[in-house]
Amino acid sequence: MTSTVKLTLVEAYQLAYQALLRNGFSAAHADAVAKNVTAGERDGCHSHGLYRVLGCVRSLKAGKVAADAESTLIDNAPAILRVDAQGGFSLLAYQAALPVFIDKVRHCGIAALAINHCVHFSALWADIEPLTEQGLVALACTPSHAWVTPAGGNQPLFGTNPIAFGWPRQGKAPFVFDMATSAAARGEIELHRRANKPLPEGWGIDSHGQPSTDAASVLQGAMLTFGGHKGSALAAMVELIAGPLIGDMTSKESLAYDQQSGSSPYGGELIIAMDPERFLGADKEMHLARAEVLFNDMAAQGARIPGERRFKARQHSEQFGVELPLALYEEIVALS
Ligand code: NDP
Ligand code: PYC
Repeated sequence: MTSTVKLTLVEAYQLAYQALLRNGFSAAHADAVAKNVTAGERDGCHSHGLYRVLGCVRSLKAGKVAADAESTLIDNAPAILRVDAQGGFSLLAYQAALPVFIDKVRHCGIAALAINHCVHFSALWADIEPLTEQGLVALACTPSHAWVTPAGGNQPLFGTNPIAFGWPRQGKAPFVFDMATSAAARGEIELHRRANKPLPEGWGIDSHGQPSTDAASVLQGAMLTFGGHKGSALAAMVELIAGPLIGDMTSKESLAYDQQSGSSPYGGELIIAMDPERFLGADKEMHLARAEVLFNDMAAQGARIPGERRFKARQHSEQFGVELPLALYEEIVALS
């Protein structure tokens, strides 16, 4: 059995914050990253929890992320905003852009935000929730590094390219799904390798193109998309709309830029948000109630509503804290 360490959420935050600060991140970036990874750990998203501190520090030591970047906003069009992260993590750039972005969504009914030149290591649901909290419907996606083979191929080309969607619900946690377009996130495979656990079948192939359940072999070989050609098409869409469309890198370009340093992906993120109020006016409540019927019908069949597991984990962690594998805890402590 893996030895673990129990931490309150405050202790988890402090552990991450100190490691990031001592390694040279500005207080503002260390705070944003520490909050994000603590939220991941809290919500039971271990592949995007405190484990990510290791990658953030590795990216900094490799010179692949700016420690103190200050983002700049570019007001492109009535419904299009860009924020240039200037080589820093996406998180602070997003925070800086959010108020202007929300104003644009309310004004136009729909608007898009491009985060450019950002280093991206984080789970997308964290970018969706500030929008659903404002009563907005939202969609986000980002390419990553070329790790995933297109359906029918056998060489890495696409990123793990997550797509997240959020729908606000009155008096309830929002409906949020957030999924890699690969069979699993890369971080999940890395955690299997750290824990010496075999992968489920269908996650990847080795460097000879053979199906493999060995995490190290798949990390050397290629990951597979979820749902065969359907996941592959969605992964290609993410490459396009969060790559060339917003003037930023594809996953292949990001991996080339990485120069085998093992840093987090560098490129862009696209976020689109819609205001139900502007679509529906006085009929909004009636139509949002119809959405509730849909959710109730799903639950009535015993289907799990995406996001539910995460919000339950959140409640549990807020009360009881989180448990970290001892080896990971010690690695993060050693960074401080
Ligand atoms: P999962 O496959 O674990 O989950 C994907 C989604 O499906 C979640 O919304 C989850 O809800 C939901 N879900 C899972 N099981 C069920 C079920 N049985 N019934 C209904 N819904 C279900 O996640 P992934 O491995 O695909 O991705 C993990 C994270 O990795 C994401 O947060 C993603 O943003 C992040 N990521 C980030 C990248 C980046 O470049 N920044 C790249 C790739 C991934 P719930 O959360 O409630 O379990
Ligand atoms: O887990 O695939 C992943 C990932 C890539 C970038 C951040 N997370």
